[in-house]
Amino acid sequence: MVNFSLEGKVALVTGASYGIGFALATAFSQAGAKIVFNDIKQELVDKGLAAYKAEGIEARGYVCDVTKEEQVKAMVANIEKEIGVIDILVNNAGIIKRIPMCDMTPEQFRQVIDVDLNAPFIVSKAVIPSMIKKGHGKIINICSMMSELGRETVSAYAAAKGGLKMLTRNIASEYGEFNIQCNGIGPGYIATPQTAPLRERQADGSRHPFDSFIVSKTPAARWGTTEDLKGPAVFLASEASNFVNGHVLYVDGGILAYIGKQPK
Ligand code: NAP
Ligand code: GCO
Repeated sequence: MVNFSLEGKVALVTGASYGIGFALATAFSQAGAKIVFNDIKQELVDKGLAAYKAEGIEARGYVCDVTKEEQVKAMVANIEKEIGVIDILVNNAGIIKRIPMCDMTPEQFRQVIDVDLNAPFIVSKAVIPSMIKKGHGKIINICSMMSELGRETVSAYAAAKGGLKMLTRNIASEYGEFNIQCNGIGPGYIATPQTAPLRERQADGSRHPFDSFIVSKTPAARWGTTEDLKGPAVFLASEASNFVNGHVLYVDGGILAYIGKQPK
């Protein structure tokens, strides 16, 4: 019997008060996991706790900026003391700044790299020692279409997500012998607050040009939803994927396979 269950596992999903992280955490809970999440502000953690409760999930929330190693180490220590060793880590927290590269300041570039690449390194480094002691662990890094493709105005984000793909492969290479599997999920274009600016209706009520562009680039001819990501995430978090390591699973409706629909 293939084991997709997460019964008895402790899952930490970073930046999971809402959006993709929240959806993945609810899926993990439905598969039996205990849910722990963090966000950068107490009011967002409180909002997240209420949202989980509304789904019937008794989650635990911590205020933690994932770019700050001391905060991350303290959070992981508290989780291990109060709940248990983290079996599943999803490095989900992320930001994007859509600015033409030559208009971007080094500080703005660094901020994106800090959250989207340095933080997965920091949080993974904090949880791996206990995973080694426990004899197993799952790390899932939330990559992106921009782990493979570039586009205007997202240079820092693409650099970070491309690096995150290689960090995923390196963690898989370095810690696979300890029964730790590290994989990525590469969502396509998903309807969340992060992509809301790309879907805003125009003044005349028409669709945002980028919205129409993405629909034409996606064989599924639609934006993804967070629901589309739940099954792939449970698979990568479960024992069913114990021989999958260093892989980025693209959940993109076929964007990466498709040249795009010819404009009418
Ligand atoms: P989102 O709606 O913007 O949520 C991002 C979450 O990360 C928020 O809860 C945010 O908290 C948190 N966060 C940001 N910086 C943080 C920090 N320093 N410490 C702790 N938490 C922090 O984004 P999303 O659309 O759900 O995306 C989640 C992940 O999927 C990101 O890594 C994103 O790059 C990736 N992704 C998204 C898409 C998409 O189409 N939406 C596609 C591919 C990949 P605050 O609200 O406090 O900032
Ligand atoms: C953008 C979007 C994308 C998505 C996602 C695609 O501005 O192009 O925000 O970057 O967030 O990463 O996979």
